[in-house]
Amino acid sequence: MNTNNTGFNTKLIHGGGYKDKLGSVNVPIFQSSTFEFESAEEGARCFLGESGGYIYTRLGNPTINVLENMVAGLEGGFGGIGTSSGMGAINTVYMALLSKGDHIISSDAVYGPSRVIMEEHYSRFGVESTYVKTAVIDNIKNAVKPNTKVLYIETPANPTIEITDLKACAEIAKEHGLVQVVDNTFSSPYLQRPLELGADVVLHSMTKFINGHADIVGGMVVAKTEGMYKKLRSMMISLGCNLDPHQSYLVIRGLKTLAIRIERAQQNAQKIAEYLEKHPKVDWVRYPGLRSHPQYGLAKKQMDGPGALISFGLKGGFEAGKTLMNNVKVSILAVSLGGVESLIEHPASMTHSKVTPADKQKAGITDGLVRYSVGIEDAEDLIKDLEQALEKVK
Ligand code: LCS
Repeated sequence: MNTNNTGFNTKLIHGGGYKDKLGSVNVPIFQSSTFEFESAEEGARCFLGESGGYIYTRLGNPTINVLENMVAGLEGGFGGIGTSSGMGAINTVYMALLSKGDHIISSDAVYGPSRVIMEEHYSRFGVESTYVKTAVIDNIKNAVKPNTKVLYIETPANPTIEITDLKACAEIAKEHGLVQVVDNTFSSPYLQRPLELGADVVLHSMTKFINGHADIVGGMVVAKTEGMYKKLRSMMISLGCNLDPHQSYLVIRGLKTLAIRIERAQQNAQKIAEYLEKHPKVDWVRYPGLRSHPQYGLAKKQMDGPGALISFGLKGGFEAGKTLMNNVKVSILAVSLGGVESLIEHPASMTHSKVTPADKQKAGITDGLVRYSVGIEDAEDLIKDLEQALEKVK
């Protein structure tokens, strides 16, 4: 069915626009690397872009396309480009939008490798980058240079849960002719739709909430306009970082329950954040659903819910955090996030370990910060689990 004018939940179930000729209710896995042409003439037409026919899976595949259409529909963009991972999505965007001599401004708290690859590798090709606390809008204004081309925002940021005002960013991007890119991994389109707030490109690590079951690695880029979509798709094809059909099938299956998974996970997260905030051994808690979050008001305005990620620090610092992580039994000590299971990790030594100590300090990724991705278990069990682990903390 056409879901252009339906609500979000109907889009989750019926988006994608695929109608199976044999009546299969689920999208089949078109596990084929290549597609037969009806004639030499038809093959030539396919390559000229005059026929919608499939050619080769790196260029496009029916199962992958359904997922691309689903996510693009949810984000409100022209089209989606599936990638092999979130980093595949990020590199597709960086490579397509930045050339030698160009400059990118980015949030200083971003997923570690998003920054490290820019500073270690894109710099080798003459791309300049500046990392600032984008939660303070003037920092972005002050960082704009004549060669700035891209404004890259992660909000809420990994792992500080800092929130950046996307509408304000869009105004700066418009004024200076920048492409505004938003990593929407932490919210998913269920809670935040950056394209509606003025961004040009949205990307995801689908490994997280979009899929939600910790069983695939994948990414997605969504472009607002046809021109941007074509530019980004062409780069993904050249880089060869495409999704695969089987992975896409699993993500389509996971995506259908995005709304109910997030609703439940964020109900749990709210209870846990409130519990942690009152605990005598906890120094601070950062969660957009708490009034103590510095951008509580902005979160309420910009997002449709506070999400399922909590950062917190214990009064006993890193040693205390280690004891906590080593003693949880229901939550799992593992990186990644956004799945049905609760995961706990230590960004400074794990996901953000390659960011220099000075940059980590500046970005607020302190040694004592513990990141907790809340799943859909019973909140009471998660709290009891934290309680018994916190009892062991000195
Ligand atoms: N963007 C964000 C916000 C992320 O959190 C991650 C991965 C990526 C992009 C990259 O996606 P991937 O290539 O892994 O699909 N974040 C991770 C994390 O916090 N723990 O493990 C991976």
